Amino acid sequence: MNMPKTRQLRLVLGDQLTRGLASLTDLDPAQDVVLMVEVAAEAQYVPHHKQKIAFLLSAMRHFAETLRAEGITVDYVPLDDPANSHSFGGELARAVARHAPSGIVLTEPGEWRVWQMMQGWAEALSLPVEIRADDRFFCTRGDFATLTKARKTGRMEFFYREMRRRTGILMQGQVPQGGQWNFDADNRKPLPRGLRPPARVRFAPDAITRSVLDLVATRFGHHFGDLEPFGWAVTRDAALQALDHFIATCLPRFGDYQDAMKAGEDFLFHSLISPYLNCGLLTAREVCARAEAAFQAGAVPINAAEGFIRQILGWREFVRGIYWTEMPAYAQSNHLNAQRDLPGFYWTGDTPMRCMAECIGTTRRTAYAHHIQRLMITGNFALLAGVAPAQIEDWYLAVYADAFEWVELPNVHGMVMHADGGRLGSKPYAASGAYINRMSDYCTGCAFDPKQKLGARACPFNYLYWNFLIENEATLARNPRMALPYRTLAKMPADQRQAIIHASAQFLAGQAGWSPPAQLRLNDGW
Ligand code: FAD
Ligand code: DLZ
Ligand code: SF4
Repeated sequence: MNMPKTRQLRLVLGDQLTRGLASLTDLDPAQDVVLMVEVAAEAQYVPHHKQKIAFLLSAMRHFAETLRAEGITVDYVPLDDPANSHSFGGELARAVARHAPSGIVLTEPGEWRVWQMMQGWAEALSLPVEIRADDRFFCTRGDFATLTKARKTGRMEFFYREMRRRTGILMQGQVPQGGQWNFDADNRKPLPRGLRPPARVRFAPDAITRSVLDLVATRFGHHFGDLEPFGWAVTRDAALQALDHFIATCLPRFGDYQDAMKAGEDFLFHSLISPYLNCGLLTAREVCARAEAAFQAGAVPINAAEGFIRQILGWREFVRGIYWTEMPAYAQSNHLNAQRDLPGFYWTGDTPMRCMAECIGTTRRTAYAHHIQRLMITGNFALLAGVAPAQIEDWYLAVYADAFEWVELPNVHGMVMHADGGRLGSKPYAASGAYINRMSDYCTGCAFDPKQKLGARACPFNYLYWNFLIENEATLARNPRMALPYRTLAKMPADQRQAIIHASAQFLAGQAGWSPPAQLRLNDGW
């Protein structure tokens, strides 16, 4: 005789919107209940961009509908439910009281703080809680730990090669397609004049999204960023459309212009799929498979296919592995002892530095900025200015639609701020105005001149760059990859060094309530 099965509660979080999720694959629609909860705690642990909240809540509501259409029972707690306790733990406890399940089945969460919460649930609820590995990644947490023991995760490049071998992606047997592993050197062209990137597919809000937009406007109107126009995909079908459009129209040029920046062009040839990947509407496997198929069909060159796949199979998996092997200590380190406050203009965009104003403006309007804007403009400035890592991390976690700590933290703490002492990258990505001038058109029309090193019109990135090297000489001068700039610094006359220190101190002191004309006068005569 078959024993009657007992009911299980399957909690699905906002970044787990994948039908093939580990905790949904063996679900029994006749017995089990899927629980999804909208809770204010998740919207407020940093002041998330309004579009990010709307995107996730609308995607959650649409996902619940697709499960219901399959005949699955979904217990969905909306944000405006008067009985909502507004925390994961509180809502789980209320749902246990409603459904009296025999156990709870979960997939491991993306963030350490939620993982910590989950550790207490079995005891608090007196129920078995099964937490399954998140197999939507190519490399599970366990796999990465094993690779770390085998010394294959010291640098992204070696980890990436191992992942290429394991998956067979862009491989001919043991040999990489195109004859080399990495076409990074072919990913650095500035955008030529006259080349206009294609318009992107955006999706008009349906009735579900409209009601979420109203809710977000009412509850989180004071958060950072513009709520509308809102054009993100909130269903798997729409996310697949966006992916197909990217592969057909942008991927062929993605490789060439991956590092380019242009004022007024928010998206260039980037995919804009990170929010969909991170919340589960798309999977990393299918995205890489489509990019590889486009290459095999001769529709995209190898530098584009490899450059794109490297970001997902390489960087995305690598940073997640670092996060889970190094947390919680990872977030606490401050290798360069950076202590300054984040300037207020990060939240307002009100600065005469045109590159910063452009990138922050894009971020406000779209909840998006592409990688080089995040790394070499807003990130580079925070590094050079010596902003306290926790402050700049909170900013990045709040302002992007794709921001979840497992991917944000290693990128900001490690790649940008070098606060991890080099676990993620062997040297800081510090750059002066010359780099920004070469890779973008931001400097045209800026109040500052990227060619001037000191004086009223000098680009702040120039003196801040040298000031950064001076401030961190004891820590960075022995790094072989920093040898070249430190040799130049060693030859710098003492009065020039002093002028750089002075200019930087004046500039940074003026940031909280900065008025550009006063600042320009202050710098006169240097
Ligand atoms: P594309 O340029 O089209 O790249 C394709 C995909 O590759 C992305 O969708 C993303 O999934 C992946 N990818 C690319 N670079 C990285 C990377 N460095 N780390 C991990 N995945 C990568 N990405 C996030 O998803 N969430 C974040 O919170 C986040 N914060 C960042 C903060 C800083 C300071 C920096 C420098 C990078 C950050 N990134 C983050 C990585 C990267 O900037 C974004 O993934 C990318 O800009 C998303 O846009 P896209 O989908 O158009 O990417
Ligand atoms: C980011 C976010 C927001 C704004 N709101 C919710 C929510 O109401 N309910 C939910 O399940 N998830 C939300 N999320 C995503 C979670 O923060 C995310 O699932 C955890 O950080 C674990 O990675
Ligand atoms: Fe940015 Fe300096 Fe160029 Fe102005 S001159 S846009 S501050 S790099």
